Amino acid sequence: MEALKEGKEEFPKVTVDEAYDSLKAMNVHGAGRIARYAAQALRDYAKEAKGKSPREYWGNVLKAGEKLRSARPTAVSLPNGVNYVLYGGRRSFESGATVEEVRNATVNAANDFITSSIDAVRIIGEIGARRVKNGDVIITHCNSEAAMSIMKKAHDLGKGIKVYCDETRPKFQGHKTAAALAAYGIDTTLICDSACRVNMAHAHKAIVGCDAISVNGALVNKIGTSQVATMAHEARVNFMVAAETYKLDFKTLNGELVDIEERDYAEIASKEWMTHNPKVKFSNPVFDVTPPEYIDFYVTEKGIVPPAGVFTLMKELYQYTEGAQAGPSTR
Ligand code: RUB
Repeated sequence: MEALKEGKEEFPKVTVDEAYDSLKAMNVHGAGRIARYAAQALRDYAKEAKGKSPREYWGNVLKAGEKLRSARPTAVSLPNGVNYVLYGGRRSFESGATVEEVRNATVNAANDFITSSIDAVRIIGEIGARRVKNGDVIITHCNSEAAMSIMKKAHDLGKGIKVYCDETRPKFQGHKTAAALAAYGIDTTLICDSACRVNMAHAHKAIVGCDAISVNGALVNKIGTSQVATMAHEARVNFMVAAETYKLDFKTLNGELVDIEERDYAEIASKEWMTHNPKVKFSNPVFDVTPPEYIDFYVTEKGIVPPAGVFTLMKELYQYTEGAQAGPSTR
């Protein structure tokens, strides 16, 4: 793992409030990216936060973490990333350290999370690409850097893949994926979501990303993912999920469900259309749940994990200390 070079950041420096607003507005999106963005914002806050005593300083950092954690409800990478940073600081705070020591511990934990997250995406690419065969036609949904890491690596290995990208309404993240893959030199076709089944007929694999993994092996990802999985299942096409282990949702161990984010209806119809059709109701859930039986396997930085192996993986990674959940595990 190459240490994070501060100053060569993925994101511009922002305040905690700005980061919260950006996350809410989806200016930064994708589960891995939002986790790293929040970790960076929390780190930068922790660097400059004031406190006359370690308790006062730590209270301020905790409040900032709480705010960032609440920006989006579904991608568990966000609370897991923030918790990882806070855990680093809290261990130091609870050991009776000075303000400066707590500050350093928090900053180090954030850098550790960010570096490990970037590393995890690369490792997933390497592991996942081994499962891609020469000439595979792949369908993908939304915009996942972990899923793209697999496709890019397969391309690097000269596997001559072709990728069909669902446009992914309502926010059209599929356009971003198609642009990035085509720019990388991959044979890429953009399709509308309703053309997925037609194209599944000549696909060999569906590869998608992940916002959360539940203890029973179910996948939570961008709305429409479960339709892709159903079509893949029907067509006997391999359905692979690229997921860093900080996407494991540990609260599901206690039987809690993953919150599904419902966003502004203006994402699916214009204000004008709504005004002209006052009797129409709207619903805009932006994630859905794919049952484990439609998933062949998860590609994590720890290796390939079938849905039935998720519980064991959670048990292995879970540290029974509140707030220590799910740091990236590339070490
Ligand atoms: C993005 C989305 C992505 C996952 C995984 O949703 O569903 O498939 O977040 O992405 P949104 P990654 O655009 O609402 O954030 O692999 O980059 O973490």
